Amino acid sequence: MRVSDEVAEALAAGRPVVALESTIISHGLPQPRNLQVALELEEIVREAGAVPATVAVLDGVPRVGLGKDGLERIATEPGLRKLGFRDLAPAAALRLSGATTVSGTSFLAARAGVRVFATGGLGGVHRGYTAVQDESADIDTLSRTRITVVCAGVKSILDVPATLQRLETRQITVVGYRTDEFPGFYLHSSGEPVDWRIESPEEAAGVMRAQDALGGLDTALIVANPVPVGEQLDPELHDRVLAEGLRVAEERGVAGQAITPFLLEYLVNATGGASLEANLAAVRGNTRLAGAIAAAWVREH
Ligand code: PSU
Ligand code: MN
Repeated sequence: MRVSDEVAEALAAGRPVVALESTIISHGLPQPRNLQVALELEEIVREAGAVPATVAVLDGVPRVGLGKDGLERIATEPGLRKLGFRDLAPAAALRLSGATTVSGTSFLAARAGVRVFATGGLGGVHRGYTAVQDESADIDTLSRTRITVVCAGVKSILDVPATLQRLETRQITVVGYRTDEFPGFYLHSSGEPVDWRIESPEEAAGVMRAQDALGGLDTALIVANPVPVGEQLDPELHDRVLAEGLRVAEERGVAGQAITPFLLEYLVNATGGASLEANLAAVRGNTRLAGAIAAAWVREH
């Protein structure tokens, strides 16, 4: 694993660092907007006073902290793989490049000593689980990785109640950020309740400290931060277009790793780009909050 000089120096000096994933750049957002977004997210982290550490695998080397060249490769290289934790070893052995999912990113970031991570929406239990048993590896990795993930809940293309149930079973702590309702990714609310609520980055850092003090299982903390109501996707449009997308995916037999990118892209096209704006608003807000939490964490622990 190669940690960039800037990230290594920040970690050694006890300065705040925020990990960012790369699958959202390579597989979750359309080109050429994805490169702008990758650069913008790093800038948001810097504005919050923290150092960005985008994670990916380049030519078989897991990287924590990409330079501009690395970000460009992630955003533009054709045929880039999508790498969860289990894919890291073969990618390394075969010297392949790939973008890391929440699963792959969490693992590498935590190994490097980065405690806070921002993304859009987590993976989880897919609709139709009883037929295909598709549950994202994100959940398994977060159940055994001490990292704080700031996200707008789980992707709304999923079975959200089932995913919340799995998060409970796998002992993954979930707190709502200034909300009692679990966020709905493109939507402000999923309509599901969330058991715990925090009001500030300092409270998030307090939960992290308590996790460490308790010891035991190395589980994650999910800070669920809703997209503002004014920036969400119109809920009616969302429901209609998602139902369509799920139908098309089934007709075409899209499954496995391909289903999430397929549905996200379907929504972007079918909403005339409105879902992309909501997705970006969510990711930006999460990145800003992650920067503040990382800063509170280094101040207080
Ligand atoms: N959040 C987004 N867009 C994305 C993802 C998250 O706003 O594309 C990615 C993350 O990398 C997450 C992955 O880990 O989707 C989940 O994929 P799967 O359902 O195949 O596990
Ligand atoms: Mn899957």
